[in-house]
Amino acid sequence: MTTTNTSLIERSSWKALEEHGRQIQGKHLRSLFADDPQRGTRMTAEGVGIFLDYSKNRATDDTVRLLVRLSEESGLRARIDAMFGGEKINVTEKRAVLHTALRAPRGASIVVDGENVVPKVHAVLDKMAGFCTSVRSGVWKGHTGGRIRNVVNIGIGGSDLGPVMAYEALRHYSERNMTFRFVSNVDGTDFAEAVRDLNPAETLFIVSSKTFTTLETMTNAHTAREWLLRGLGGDAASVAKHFVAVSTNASEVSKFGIDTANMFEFWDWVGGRYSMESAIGLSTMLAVGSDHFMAMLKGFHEMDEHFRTAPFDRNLPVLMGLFALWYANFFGAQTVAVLPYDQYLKRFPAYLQQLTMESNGKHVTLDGKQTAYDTGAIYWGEPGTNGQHSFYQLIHQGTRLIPCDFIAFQRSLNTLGRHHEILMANVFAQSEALAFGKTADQVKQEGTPEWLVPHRVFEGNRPSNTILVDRLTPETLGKLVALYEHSVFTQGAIWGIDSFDQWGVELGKVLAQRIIPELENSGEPKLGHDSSTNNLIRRYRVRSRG
Ligand code: G6Q
Repeated sequence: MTTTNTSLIERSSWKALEEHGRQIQGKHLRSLFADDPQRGTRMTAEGVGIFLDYSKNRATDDTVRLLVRLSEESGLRARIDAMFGGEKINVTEKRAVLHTALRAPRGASIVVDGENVVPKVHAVLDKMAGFCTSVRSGVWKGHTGGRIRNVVNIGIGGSDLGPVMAYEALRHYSERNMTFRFVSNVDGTDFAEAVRDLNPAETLFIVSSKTFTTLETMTNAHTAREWLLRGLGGDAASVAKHFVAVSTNASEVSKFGIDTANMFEFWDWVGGRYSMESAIGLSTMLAVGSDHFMAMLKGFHEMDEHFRTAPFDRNLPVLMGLFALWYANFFGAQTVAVLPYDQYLKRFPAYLQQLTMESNGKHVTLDGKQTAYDTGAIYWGEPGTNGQHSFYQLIHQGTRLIPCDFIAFQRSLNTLGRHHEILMANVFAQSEALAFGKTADQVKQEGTPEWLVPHRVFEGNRPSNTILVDRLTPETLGKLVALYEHSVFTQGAIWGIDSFDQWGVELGKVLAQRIIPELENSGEPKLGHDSSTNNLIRRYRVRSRG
């Protein structure tokens, strides 16, 4: 039987937060603001060019003090030092967690198992830069002598979501004469649609896979090779000019037929969902060039340094993590909505879903005991203002508490008439409406008939953070991603869980491997599943062969 780990909820700060939480639950943001005129300017924090307004949270200065105390009592400082110092804090996989080394400046020293890893990080970055320059300039030629105009990244999970998000986010900075596509799903439609208008002679595939054994990626990679060979007259030598690999597994890369000279390496101390700035970012660098890529790494590093050194009550990722934990554990909130008011960040919520939920969706603590409290919330979202015309109804007037993160930029990358003012007015209006709502009296005063009044009341008291950044650049993108990475870390450290493993994805993979031959079997396989699964398999077998 699994025992429960209660050490967190027994801490004095936790108990104080429970008591404090009961008081705050009875308060409305209207009165918190009315009683404290400086609140909107004081409850803010700024670091590395990112401004965080956390005043519209259901919290006071005491809340922040108590949450910071909880983080201290939970050993957050030591956990941060352990991560940055290369200790094997991913205990279930016995690995260091060193995505921060991927963005360390040349000349820094970070030692893992007795070796400074920074020089090899920069050696790979240099190799990527050389390759990207040669492809972008047309020096790298396809098998038939033409230049590469299309890049298709094949990967899934951490080897896909970061590259897709970064490409979309940095499209403004991208080489517009090249086409970038991303294939992840094992559904053949994904590959078919990605390549249907591409000329194989001009197409480069990047097979991105840390392990180089992932079923979806390897299936797509083999299909890509067949597609290429079919298109180029079957000459196997063409693979060398049209396939490169990003992996930690050189032997599997060779087995696939990619020369390891065309392999870009990373290491087991880089988790998949923390890898977009490693060689997994090769498609990003091909799109935006190495200078922009290095600027993104600089942004990451600046946020790393802020997280490592800023006092917790002014530390952006710590504050964001503490508020997420506050709502998850003391308000019973199930979800967090991430609402970027920038079209280029349209894939940012999807990216964050993996980062947050694969990291902190855990029900046991580091010592294998059941947590006595809820852990990671469900993250979701869409770019504003589209969400406003869809699910915001539930955030404003539904029965559930949904803390929101609004993300907005001072300056647009596409200045068109009044668009940006209208966009920004919506950000500020939404957080204002969520916090302050509209009372029955206000609704009545507008002449609303009595029967309609309850429908038009906005209770308000819905919390939000507003993150304001100057402009979406490669550098600010790096800062934003690192902000959420370290917020996730803060939460996981306090919950005492392993934010860097992902055992929850294993069982389905194993069962699928068992079922594949049962679907492909031309005879009558003996099925040993439950009655539902057996029936579904039989039904599929009968109907797919008609
Ligand atoms: C991320 C996970 C997972 C992983 C994919 C792809 O943290 O580990 O999403 O990125 O399963 O794995 P490969 O890169 O090994 O193909």
